[in-house]
Amino acid sequence: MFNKIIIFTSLKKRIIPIVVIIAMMMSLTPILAVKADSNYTHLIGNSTVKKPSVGGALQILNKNNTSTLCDKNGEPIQLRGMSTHGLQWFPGIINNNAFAALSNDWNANVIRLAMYVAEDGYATNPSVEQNVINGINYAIANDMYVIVDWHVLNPGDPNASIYSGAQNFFNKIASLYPNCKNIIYELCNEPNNIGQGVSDDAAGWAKVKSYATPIINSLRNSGNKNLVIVGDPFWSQRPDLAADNPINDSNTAYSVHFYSGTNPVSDVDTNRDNAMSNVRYALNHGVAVFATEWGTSLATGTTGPYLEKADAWLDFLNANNISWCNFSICNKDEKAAALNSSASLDPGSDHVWSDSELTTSGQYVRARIKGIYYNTPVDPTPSKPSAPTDFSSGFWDFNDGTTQGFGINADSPITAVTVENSNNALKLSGLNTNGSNDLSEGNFWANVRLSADIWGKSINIYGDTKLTMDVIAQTPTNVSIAAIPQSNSNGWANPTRAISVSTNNFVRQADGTYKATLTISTDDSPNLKTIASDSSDSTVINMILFVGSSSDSISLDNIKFSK
Ligand code: IDC
Repeated sequence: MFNKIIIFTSLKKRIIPIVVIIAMMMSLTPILAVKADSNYTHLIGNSTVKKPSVGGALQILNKNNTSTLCDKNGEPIQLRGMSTHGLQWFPGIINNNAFAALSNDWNANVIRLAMYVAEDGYATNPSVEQNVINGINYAIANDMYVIVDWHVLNPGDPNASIYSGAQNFFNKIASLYPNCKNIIYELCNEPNNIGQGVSDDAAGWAKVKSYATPIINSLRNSGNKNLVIVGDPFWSQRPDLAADNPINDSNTAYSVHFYSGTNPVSDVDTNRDNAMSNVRYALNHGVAVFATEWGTSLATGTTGPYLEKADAWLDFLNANNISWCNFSICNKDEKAAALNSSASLDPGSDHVWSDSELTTSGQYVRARIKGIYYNTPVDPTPSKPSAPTDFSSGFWDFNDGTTQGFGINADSPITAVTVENSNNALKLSGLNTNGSNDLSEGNFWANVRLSADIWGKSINIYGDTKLTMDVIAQTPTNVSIAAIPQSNSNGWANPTRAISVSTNNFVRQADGTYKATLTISTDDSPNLKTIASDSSDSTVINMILFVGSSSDSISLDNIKFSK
C-alpha cells in the first residue's frame, strides 16, 4: 500500500496506466519457471548482431513462414542496444564518447533516441530536434543503427493535436538523411487510453493505423525505403491487433514494449492480456515485431531489477530474432536506468563506463547485449544488511584483445614465460621449456606466478563457491593451476593445492584445438572462500595463478566465479 501511495504522488500522470497494469497483472497467474542464464540457450553469443557497415539497409523478409528483420543480403539480423531517456531531460547522453562506448564496449548495434513530444518535449521545445540530429550523426559515426522515436505517451492518441507536427518532423529527417541505411523511424512510442487516447481493441488500432499510414505513404512517395516501426494500443503491448489489420507496407514492423517486473512471459498465443502472447500471435499471423523499449523494472521504471524474468524475455526475443532496445541509458535515480545517479552521461575518452558507474540493470543489460555470461546477483540475507546488493558482472573473458591485467607477477620464480592475448584468450608460452611444469598438487610454488594487478576492474563474488576457467591446447595435455583471488582487505591465503586437468579431460573444438575446464573450489583456495563469504568486502580486484604445464604453450579463457 505504501508503495502505491508513493507511486500515486510522484507519477500522477501515470496513475491510470499503473493501476491498470498492476490490476491486470494481479489478475493473471504467471506460471513461469525461472531459470538461471545457463539454462537458456539464446542468451550467450551475438553472431547475428551485425553493425550497419556489415548489415546495410534493413528489410523485412519471410523466413520459415515468419516475417523477420534481415540485412541487405537477406540474412536475419538482430538489433540490440539501448534507448535514451527523454532527450528533453537528458540531452547530455548525446555525446560521441557515450555512443562509442555503446558501440564498442557494449557491442550495441542500435540506439533509440526517445524524443518526447509532450511533457516539455518537442511540441513546446522544438530544439530537442537538434539532439535527435546530433544523435543520428553520432550513431552513423559509430556504426550503429538509430531509431528516431516520436515518443507518444500522454495523451495516448497519436492523432491528438499535440502530436500534429509528426508528418513534418519525419519528412524533415528523411530529407536530411535520404535513405540513410542507419535510420529507423518509430512513428509513435506507446498509444494508450489516457487523455485523448485510443482503446485497447481493434478500433483503437484503427486510429493508430490511420495516423501512421499517411506518414508512411509520404515517406515512401518521397523514395524513402527505411524500416518503419509503429506502436500499438495498450502501451505497445498489442501487436496482435496490428497483425489482424496490418498497414500496407512491406518494410513496417510493430512494436512490443515490456517491463520484466510487470509483464509475465507466456507460452501460448491466445492470451490477449499478455504482451508475449500477443507477440506470438503477431508472429503467427505474418507481421514482424520489434521490442523498441523494454525495462528490467516495473512499468513505472521503478523497483527491481527483475533479471531472471528479463532472461526469460530475452531468451524468447533472441530465439525469434526479435530486435530490442533497453530503457534506458541515463543516470536518473530509477531502477530502469543503466547508469548510477553519480555517473556521468559522458564516459570520457576511454569510451568505457566502469562497472561501478553502471547500475545492476546496466551491468546485466551490457552483458546481454554482448552475449557474454552474467552472474546472477546475490540476494542479501535480512540478517546481513551490509551484504552487497549490487552485483558486478564480469570476469576475465579476454574478448577485448588484451590480457586484462594479467602478466608475470613480480615474485614469480620463472620470468621467461610469454603472456599475451591470442584469439581473445590468454596465451602462455615457454612453460615447459622454462621449467614451469611441476604438476604435483603441492609444489605449484615452483611454477610461473601470474597476477592481474593492473586490470583495474572488480568482480563481486559474494556467495560464489567456485572458480572455473577454460584451458585450451593444441593437443590434449596436463595442466595444473593453483589460485588466490584477492580483495582489498583479504589479500592472501596460501592455496591448499593445485588442481589438474589431464589429457583425457580435453575435448576437441570446432577450430581443431582442445579444451578442458578446470574447477577450483573454496576448499582448494581458502582466499576464495574468505572473499566469497565476506559481506563487507567480497570484491575481487586481482588474481594470482600458479600455472604448470607439460606443453610449452596453452591458453586460458573465461576465468570466472560462480555458485
Ligand atoms: C518514464 C521514465 C520516468 C519518467 C516518465 C515520464 O522512466 O523517469 O518520469 O517516463 O513520463 C514507458 C514509456 C517511458 C517511461 C517508461 C517507464 O515509454 O516513457 O519512462 N515506460 O515508466 N512505457 C512503459 C514504461
